Amino acid sequence: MASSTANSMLADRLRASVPAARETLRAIDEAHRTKVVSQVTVDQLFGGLRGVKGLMCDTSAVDPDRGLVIRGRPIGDLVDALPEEILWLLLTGEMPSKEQLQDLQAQLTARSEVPSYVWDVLAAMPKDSHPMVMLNAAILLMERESVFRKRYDEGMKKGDYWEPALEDALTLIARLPAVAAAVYRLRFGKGPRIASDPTLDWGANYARMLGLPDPKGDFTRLTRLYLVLHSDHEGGNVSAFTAHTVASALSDVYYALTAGLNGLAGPLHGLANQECLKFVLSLQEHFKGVPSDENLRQFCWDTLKSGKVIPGYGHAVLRVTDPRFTAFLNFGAKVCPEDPVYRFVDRLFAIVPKVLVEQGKAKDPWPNVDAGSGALLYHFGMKEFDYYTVLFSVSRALGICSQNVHDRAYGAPIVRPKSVTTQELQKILAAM
Ligand code: HAX
Repeated sequence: MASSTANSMLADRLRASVPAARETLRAIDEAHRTKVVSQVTVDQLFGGLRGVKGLMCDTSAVDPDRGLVIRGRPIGDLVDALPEEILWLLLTGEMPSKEQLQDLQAQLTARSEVPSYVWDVLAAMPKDSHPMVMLNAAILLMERESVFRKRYDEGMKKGDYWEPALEDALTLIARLPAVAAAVYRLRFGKGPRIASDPTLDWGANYARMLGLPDPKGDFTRLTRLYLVLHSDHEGGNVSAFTAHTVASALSDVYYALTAGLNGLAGPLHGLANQECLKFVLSLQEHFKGVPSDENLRQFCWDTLKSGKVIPGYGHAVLRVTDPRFTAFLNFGAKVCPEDPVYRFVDRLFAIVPKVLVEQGKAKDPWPNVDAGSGALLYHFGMKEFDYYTVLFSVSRALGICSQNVHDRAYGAPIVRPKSVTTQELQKILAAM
């Protein structure tokens, strides 16, 4: 069993702030119970509830014109932070002090050993399993170690839920890099697992265990950046919302995270990063050289005319270039400006938005986070794009687990919106 959070600085910090946050929510509820925050139009009912404000989430917000803001800090200001610092920020609303960061890192290191049954099951899985299936299977297997479930079965009080939720979150996060790296090495025949190095930070350790050549440390820097940029995207995206819904039934975070990551595995969500790289490589393959801008434009039009989307472009909320895309583009400009795949990404940025605007369908013609990340991973030798969503998952676990701790701390109830039948809807509309 992993070490307890009871004496950790993070738990102390949360113990100090949770009562006041609970009181704020209680007071809002008491004073404004019947006020209307959002309404649902028929268009929204048919359109995936786009824009309906029906969820609480304090870890981060996505502003259509500014992009991701984590606890008040735009993501563009956080690109040099460590993922562990972001975890602290997501949970507490502040960046950790040096001492707090070290304490959190020590907590993660102490919990990082992956049980051997995980390795046994991964090794026994069919060789063509998708890496996301392998990752999720490994996470679900470890559910048997949930402290939340154990304490719940023992009858813990509702007010105490968040502490074992934090315990589970830290254990799960601590183990993810080793599990995810093992999935990579096993699934793609990269040789035996690489042992973790307890002297390294969480992101650097993950980069090391993946085992890609990294003579200048640039891949390690990219891994940390990747883990920071994908860490959270407020509460309404498919993975966060799904995880929140599952956890609202008081399923522990192992169940909730895998549920969310199953959504992340979809091509319109996290799998888009592998689709993006496929798209860029198909360009390279198609033109067998350097195409003109007009050639690229035509290729994009052909893609749209064949009924496909242009991966990496568009967003359900954003209406500007995703600042996370900009961060990746800037990283590429520094470390591999001449890389041919990176060059395609850069050139498409100048072409695709114009094509999408001309087509007039996408509400957001700008690149999202997935448009550029794959090209950088490819540059560093991670050419197995089926794996990219696993990296995304390791990062997004920071946000989903943090949201889970908040949900338990603030007493989030079971999610149960009401559905209507077509007949009921017709009746409602006829009466208007
Ligand atoms: N290429 C072609 N058409 C696009 C498009 C794109 N990149 N983005 C949107 N559209 C189309 C939609 O398919 C939709 O067409 P229909 O009316 O025929 O159904 C229309 O434009 C309106 O869509 P929207 O309201 O602008 O966008 P949605 O909120 O419905 O969808 C998506 C948002 C991200 C799913 C969408 O933009 C898309 O499919 N993009 C490509 C896939 C992608 O990059 N996904 C990753 C998103 C980031 C993420 O979540 N990562 O995890």
